[in-house]
Amino acid sequence: MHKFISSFLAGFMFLLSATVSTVVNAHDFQVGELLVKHPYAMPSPTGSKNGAAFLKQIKNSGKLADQLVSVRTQIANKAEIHEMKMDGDVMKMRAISGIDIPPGAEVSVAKGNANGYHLMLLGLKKPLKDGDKFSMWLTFKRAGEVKVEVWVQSPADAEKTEKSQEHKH
Ligand SMILES: [Cu+2]
Repeated sequence: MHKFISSFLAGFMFLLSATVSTVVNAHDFQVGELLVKHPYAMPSPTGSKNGAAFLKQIKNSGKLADQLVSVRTQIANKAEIHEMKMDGDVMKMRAISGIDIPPGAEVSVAKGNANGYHLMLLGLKKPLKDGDKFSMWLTFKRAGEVKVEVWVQSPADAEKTEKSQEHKH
C-alpha cells in the first residue's frame, strides 16, 4: 500500500514539475483572444522610486479590436500606461489612456521599441532586483483582466529571453 502511494506521489510530483516548467518556459498569458508574451522589468537603479515594466508582445488572434486600459501591481503605489515621444530634442514620457490592440495585430510594449510604450511603476515599495518576480494585473476593454508574472531581468538577460522565444518558431 505504501509502495503504491509513494509511486503515485512520485508520478504526481513529476507531472506537477513538468506542468510548472512548461508554463515557466513559455512565460505567456492568455486572456480571451489575447496572448500576453513575456512580461519583464528592468532592475531599478539604486535610490530610484520608480521603475518600468514591459511586455514583449500582445497578440490579438480575434476579429475584434481590444485595448489595454489599465495596469496595477502591489509592488508600487501606482502603475500607469506610458508613452515616450520626442518633444523637439527632448525625450518625454506621458501617461496615455490605453494601448490599442487591433484584430490580428502583434503590439510590442517592449523596451526600446519605436512606439515608446511602457508600464510605469510609480512609488516602488522595494527596489526591483535581478531575478525577482512579481504579479501584475492587466485590464483589457474587451478581454477583461489577467494576472501576469513579471520577471525582473538585466537588459542583457531580457534580450536573451526574447531572442530564445523568437527562435522557438
Ligand atoms: Cu514612464
